[in-house]
Amino acid sequence: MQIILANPRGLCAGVIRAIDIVNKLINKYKKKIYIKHEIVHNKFIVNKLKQKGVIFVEKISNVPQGEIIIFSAHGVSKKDKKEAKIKNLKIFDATCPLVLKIHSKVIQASKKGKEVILIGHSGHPEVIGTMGQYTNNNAGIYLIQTTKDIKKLKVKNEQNLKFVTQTTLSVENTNYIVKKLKKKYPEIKNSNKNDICYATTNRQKAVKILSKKTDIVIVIGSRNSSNANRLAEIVHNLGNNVKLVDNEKDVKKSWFKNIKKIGITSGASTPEILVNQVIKKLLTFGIKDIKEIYGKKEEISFKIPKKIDLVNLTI
Ligand code: 0CG
Ligand code: SF4
Repeated sequence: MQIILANPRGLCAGVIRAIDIVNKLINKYKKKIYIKHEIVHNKFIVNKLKQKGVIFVEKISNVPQGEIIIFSAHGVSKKDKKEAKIKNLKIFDATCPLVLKIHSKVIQASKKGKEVILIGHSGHPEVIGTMGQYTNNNAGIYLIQTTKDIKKLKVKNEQNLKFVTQTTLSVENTNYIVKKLKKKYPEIKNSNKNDICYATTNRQKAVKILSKKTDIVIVIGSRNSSNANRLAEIVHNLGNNVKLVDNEKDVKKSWFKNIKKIGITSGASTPEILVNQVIKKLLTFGIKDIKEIYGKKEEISFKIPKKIDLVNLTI
């Protein structure tokens, strides 16, 4: 048996930045820190931060007056920002800059009275945050998840429409939805094809190559991670065996009967230590050979605001 690793895989620039912000604040304030939602969708990271005393909340109302709050990498709605300000919380924003870019597109559209169609998954925090940037009651923002939703969709003015997407969707599926959307609304505008981020795109390309060279693919990532789920979905749709695991404890020897090549990849919120632990376990099954497929080199990194305690919030 041989292990083949996908490349790129694992942590993206937005996740690294978010975790850095949290750790810097823990070291600086040495007091209780609240985070709105899991900072990123990874059990290992969230548990590590819990051990350091971080408290994760789903509602701003659960944060006591005047305490420190960090917004997760997925972003929050204007309503949450406002509530945090009113409560006099000390606010830090770990929203990925690529998500913030989408927020500003929605804010601009809202100001101009343009209707917005958001392609994304209902209930995902990024979708809630992006929808929550739109404040124009005379126009509107609409969430669509599938091409079926396009059929049902009714807008007020077909000539003044814009679409945006969640950052961690399937590239292939989203392009298909966009195609159908443009068919119904030929006037719809967007500066680019979609808003799927570089990390999602690169990991999806890499897992496709990996899947074709292997008999099973292990995707390391948490159940609630959209981008990790998309990687598993791609492998499944290619007709290959796939397992989504949080860590090496989830890996079962019985999966590898008659298997020659095991592929490994990991989501944008999965630290490399978890990949190493899975490899370590696989080695105990008698695997001797490990190789890595080299893919697109990623050189993107996002700076942390220098004055980390001066996050300007425009509401
Ligand atoms: O992939 P999603 O958007 O669910 O988020 P995750 O935290 O897993 O990874 C990137 C970010 C933010
Ligand atoms: Fe940013 Fe993409 Fe990473 Fe999300 S997955 S944090 S959008 S770089």
